[in-house]
Amino acid sequence: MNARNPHAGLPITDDDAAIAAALEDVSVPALMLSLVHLTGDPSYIRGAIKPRMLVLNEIQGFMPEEEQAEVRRLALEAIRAYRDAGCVLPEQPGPELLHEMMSWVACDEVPREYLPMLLEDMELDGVDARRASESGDPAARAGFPVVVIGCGQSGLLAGIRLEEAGIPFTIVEKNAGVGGTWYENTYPGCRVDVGNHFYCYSFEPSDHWSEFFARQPELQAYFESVMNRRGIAEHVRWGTEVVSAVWDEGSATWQVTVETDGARSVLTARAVISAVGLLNRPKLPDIEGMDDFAGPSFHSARWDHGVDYLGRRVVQIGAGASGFQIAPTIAPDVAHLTVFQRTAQWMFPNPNYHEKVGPGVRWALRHLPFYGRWYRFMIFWPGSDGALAGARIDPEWPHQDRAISERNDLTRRWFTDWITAQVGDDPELLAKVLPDYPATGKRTLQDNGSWLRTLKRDNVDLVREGVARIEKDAVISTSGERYEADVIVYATGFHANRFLWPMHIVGRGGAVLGEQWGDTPTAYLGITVPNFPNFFCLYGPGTGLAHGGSLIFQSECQMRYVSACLDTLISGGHRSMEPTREAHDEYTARHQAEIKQMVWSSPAVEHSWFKNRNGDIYTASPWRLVDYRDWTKSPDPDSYTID
Ligand code: N01
Repeated sequence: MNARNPHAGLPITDDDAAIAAALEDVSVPALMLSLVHLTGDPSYIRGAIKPRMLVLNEIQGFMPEEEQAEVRRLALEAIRAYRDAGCVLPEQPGPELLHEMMSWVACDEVPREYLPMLLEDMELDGVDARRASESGDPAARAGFPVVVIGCGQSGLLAGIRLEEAGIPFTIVEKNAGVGGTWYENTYPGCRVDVGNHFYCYSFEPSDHWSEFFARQPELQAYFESVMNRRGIAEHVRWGTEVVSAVWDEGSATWQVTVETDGARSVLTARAVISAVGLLNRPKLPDIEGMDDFAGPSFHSARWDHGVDYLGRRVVQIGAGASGFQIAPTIAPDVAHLTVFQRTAQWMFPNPNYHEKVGPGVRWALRHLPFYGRWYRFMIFWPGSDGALAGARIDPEWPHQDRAISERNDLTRRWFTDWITAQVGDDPELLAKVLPDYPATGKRTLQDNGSWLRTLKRDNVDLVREGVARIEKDAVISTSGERYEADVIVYATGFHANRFLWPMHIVGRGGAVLGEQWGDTPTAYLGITVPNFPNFFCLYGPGTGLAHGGSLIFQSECQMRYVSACLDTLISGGHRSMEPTREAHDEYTARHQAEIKQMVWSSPAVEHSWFKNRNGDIYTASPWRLVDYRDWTKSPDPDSYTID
C-alpha cells in the first residue's frame, strides 16, 4: 500500500463479521468506487448494478435494497481478499477511469472541464495541489511579514499556507479562541448545514465527524485541533482587535494598530490578509421599547448561557437560518415559545440533517481506500454548479412573483409538497409557513422535519407579523396582539453588507476603504481592491456562495491566489501590487450584470441579507465554482500595477 497517501486507508485487520457489520452502514455507491481502487477492477461500475440518481444528501443513489445487499456481499469477498493479501493496492485508476467513475456516480456525464477542479479537491493522488510554494529565497520570505485579521476557518487556512511558504505572520483575533463564527455562535441547536465530509479542509482528515452535519462544539474543536496540529496557535494574538490599518507609501508597509484589553500597539506588515468573515457583527433591530424589556434579551450570536430558559416564556424574533435551529432545540424545555417570523423560509428536505455517523461509516472512512474521497465527491458534485442554472431568471417566464423560471417553479412545487406533507392537516399553519417568493431566493434551509414539528407543538406559536413595540414583559405585534415574554432572543441576523466594518483601513493617497465602498463593496475577484496595495480579502465582496459549494472550498481557492500574489511580490523583489482600476471595474460590471440575472436579485424577494438597502447584491457570487477556481489559480500580471 502507498503509505504516503493519506486517503488510501489504514490496513484492514478486522474479521469477516466485523467487516460485514460495517458494510451495513455505508454508502453503497461510494463503496463500489472504493472497490475499483481496492481491486483495480473497473467491472464493479460497469455492470447492471448502479445508482439511479445523485441527489444532495441521499447517499445510496436510490439503489434498491436487494442491489445494495448484493454489492455488500461482493464487497465482503473483495475486502477479505485484499486484507488476506496484506492490503496491497493495485495500480490506481488513471484519469479516464476516474472520469468514468465520477460520471457513473453522478449518473450523468461530468463535463471534462470539471476534472481539474474535482481531482484537485479529491486529492486521490495524496497531493495537496493548493499548498503554498516554498520556492525562492528563504531570506526574502522571512523579510516579508504578513498580518492576518481573524482566526476563523479562512484566517486559520491563511496561517497554514503562510507557514508552508516560510512567510512570517501574525494572526490578530478578537475572540479568545479559534473558529470565528463557530466560536461565537453557541446558541442551542447551532450546527453546519453543509455536509461535514465536504465542509472541512480538503487536505485534512475527515474521518472523525460524529454527525453528518456537526454541531458547533465539534466544529470549533475541529478548527482547534487543526490549529494545534499545524502549529498555528503560537502566531495568534487572542483577544485583540484591529482598530486600523494604514498604508505607508515610503516603506511600502501596512501599519496595523491593534488593541488588547484597552492597550494599543502597532504591527508592521508588508501585506495584510483580511479573514474577518461576513456574518459576525450582530444586527439588532430598532424596535420601540427594546430597552424597556425587564427580562434578559440577547442576540443569537451572543447567547447568554447564564439565562435559564427552562419553564419560561421565550419570544424569538427572527427565524432565518439561526432561528430555524434555535426554536426546535429550546421548544421542549420552555413554558411557551413565540416565534416572530417576518418572512417564511424555503426548506430543502434533508433526512440526514441530525443523524449520527455510525460506526460502519467511520470504519469505511478509515479503512476503505478513497471511500471518504468519493463520499466527499457525492456531497460536492450535486451541491455544485448544477444548481446555478436553476438560479438563473428566465425573463420569458410569466409568473415571476412565484418563480423565476419553469425549473424554479418545479423546485417550488417540490418544496411545497415537502411542507404540505407535514402540515397539510393544519390549513392555518400551512398558510403561514408557505413562502410567497421564489424558491432558493433567500438562503434555503436544511430540514429534517424538526421545524414544522416544533411549530405544531402546543407550547409554540408562530407569528407571521412584524414587531410593533416591546414592553417590559411582552412583545406587541404590528396587529396589536400581545405576547408575554420572560426572555427575548433576537435571531435577527448580521450586518452582512458592511464588509470589514468597523475597522478603519486607509490605503494609497489616504483612500478610506469604508468610504470607497459605501453601500457597494467591490473587489477584483472579491480579493483585491484598487488603492489598497498588498491588501487581500478572504470571503470578500461578491464571493459568498448562495447556490452551492462550501465556504472552505472558496477560501482554499482564494488563499491559493493570495499565496501566488505574495510569491509574485517576494520573488520579484517588488514593493507592492494592486489591481488596476480597469481590471476591477470590468470585473465588477460583469459581476453586477450576472448577479442581477439570478434568483437572489428577484424583486419578489423582499428581505434578504444578500441585498443591500437598495436591493442590489454585493455579497454573493454569481459564478460557477469551476470558473472561479480557474480565475483564482494565479494572478494575471496585466490586471495589476506591480512596482
Ligand atoms: O440571519 P438572517 P441568520 N423585525 O438574516 C428577521 C448563516 N448561518 O442569523 O426574513 C422582525 O438569515 C428576518 O426576517 P426577514 C447563513 O448563511 C448558517 O438567521 O428579513 N424580523 C429573518 O427571519 C444564514 O443565511 C447556519 O423578513 C426581523 C431573521 O430575522 C446567515 O448565517 C446557521 C427584523 C434574520 O435572518 C444568517 O442567518 C445560522 C425585524 N426588524 C446562520 N430584522 C448554518 O450553517 C430581521 N428580522 C446552519
